[in-house]
Amino acid sequence: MSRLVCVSNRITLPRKTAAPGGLAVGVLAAMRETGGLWFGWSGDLSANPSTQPGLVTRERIDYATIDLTQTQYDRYYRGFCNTTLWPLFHYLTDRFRYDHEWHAGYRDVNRWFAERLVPLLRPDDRLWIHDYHLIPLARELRSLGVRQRIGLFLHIPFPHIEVLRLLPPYEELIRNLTHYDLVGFQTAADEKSFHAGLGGVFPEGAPLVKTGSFPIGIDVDGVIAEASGAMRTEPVKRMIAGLIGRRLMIGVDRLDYSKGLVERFTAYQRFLERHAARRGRLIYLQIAPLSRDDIQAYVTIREALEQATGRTNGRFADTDWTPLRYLNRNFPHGTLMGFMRAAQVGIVTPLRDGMNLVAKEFVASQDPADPGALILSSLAGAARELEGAVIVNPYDLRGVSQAIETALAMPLAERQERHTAMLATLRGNDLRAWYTNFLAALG
Ligand code: GDG
Repeated sequence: MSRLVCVSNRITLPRKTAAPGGLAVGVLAAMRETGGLWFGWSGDLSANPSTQPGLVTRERIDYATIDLTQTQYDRYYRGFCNTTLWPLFHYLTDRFRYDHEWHAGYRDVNRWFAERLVPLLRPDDRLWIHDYHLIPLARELRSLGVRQRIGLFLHIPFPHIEVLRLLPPYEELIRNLTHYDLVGFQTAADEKSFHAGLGGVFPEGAPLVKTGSFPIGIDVDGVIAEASGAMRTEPVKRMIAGLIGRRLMIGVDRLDYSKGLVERFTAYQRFLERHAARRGRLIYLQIAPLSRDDIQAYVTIREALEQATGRTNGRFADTDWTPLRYLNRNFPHGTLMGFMRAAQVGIVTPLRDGMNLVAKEFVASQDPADPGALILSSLAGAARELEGAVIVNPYDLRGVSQAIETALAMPLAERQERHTAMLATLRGNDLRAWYTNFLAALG
């Protein structure tokens, strides 16, 4: 069988504490099964980066990492990737900024990746590129003579053409995608948006680009084992003891404005205003590990959340009850799954999300005999699969507040019925199906 080569912006080397994020889990699962080469940025900056990638091999996976310069990082990563493409692709156009130099930096780093990757390639490799950071990579590789099959999977949404048109070089971005043998999306809606974009850029007939939707899933049995195993561990036992019999609502999100946390905190405050009988009886635990905290928009959102937490607790807390527990700490994955299992409500309300694995993990982590209820944003890719969730529009604060009440009041039989259906869906399309289907389509 041909060797699998995965390329992603950032690589987490084994045994380094993993930064939270859904992409790394998916790539690692695929590579553990097939072995192969994983190429990407080390996460380190260097004044004079070597042209030779650093090489480490663990469990059949060769990790090849390169450093970036501070200027590349500023223009490519902080600028074009995370201040231009990230908000635009999530339809958050008020946060979208564009700078010509950022775009030049984006092209430059993709060229930089290609030049360093080419010497490592073998004739029978298959290349799987991940996410919005590396959209131009296939074109760069082709220009250096690479003829192997190359696929791209976009982990985030693909915006409608009228939104994409806010990006000055949008035509170039679409053209870059035509250099792939396969472009994979999270949902059929994203795939459709791409074809609309293609039609817009090539009105006289678009080149044939093979596409597919490959909704990413989770390792269901892995999460079940993690969640039940964690119930016997100290951190989970301590958290449960701290509830003193109160019910628990949990949210777990990277601290990112796309996750809708400010809106969620406001909706929770509304809930406490309207449902006086629930006061003192429910604790909302929000875990939000910091991410991209050297970008201004992320500093601002963090401040807004700290203020909202203070307002809610200042207004509603009692001497023996804190309504909102807000933590920026990063926990081991298993501990998080244990926290989820201990919760009666999971709340996942992104303003837009490619998929959202936390929603899927919440479902799998539950005790089937007494499962919690999931509140899920209609604007997350996961909502197209998890029909047994209480679906909300994250901008509708009253609706979210009502959904919290609906979830808390849901009878056992209904929770079980919804949980069984959702778990079956998760098993029918798990993490393995995601990479197997993508690689089969790539050929
Ligand atoms: C992108 C897309 C798409 C969270 N906190 C900690 C931690 N996590 C884990 C969660 C989950 C993962 O990180 C987050 O995945 P999501 O899918 O929810 O969100 P993004 O990071 O935005 O991922 C998303 C995904 O890519 C995959 O394609 O679903 O739409 O935006 O697994 O449990 N893990 C650890 N400590 C934490 O504190 N260890």
